[in-house]
Amino acid sequence: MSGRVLRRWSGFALGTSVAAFAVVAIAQQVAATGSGEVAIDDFRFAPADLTVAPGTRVTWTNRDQEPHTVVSVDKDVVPFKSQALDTDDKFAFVFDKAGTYKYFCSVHPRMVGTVTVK
Ligand SMILES: [Cu+2]
Repeated sequence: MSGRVLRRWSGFALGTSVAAFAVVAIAQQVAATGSGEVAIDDFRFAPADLTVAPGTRVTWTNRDQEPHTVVSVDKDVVPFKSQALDTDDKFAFVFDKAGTYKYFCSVHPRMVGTVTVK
């Protein structure tokens, strides 16, 4: 009896997270007109300053053995915040509007980077 209820709940939770992921993936495919790559390596974002065209999807990949995050400094302008990225984990964000967007790693706040969209 209780096992049946538990199974139903875990099925619901799994279905919800899969659906949420699908919506994000579709939104990024529609919006992105190009791609940019930033590696996280040796406690640095590389390149630390990336310039892309509007509509570009920027993907960060953690090449370190340490967990890192990618968090926007000015959350009122463009809010983005990754989860803790383990080795080889990726985080992507589509930059739609021109501007200069600073970000940092919330685990190691001295790690900073900028995406310039123009
Ligand atoms: Cu970090």
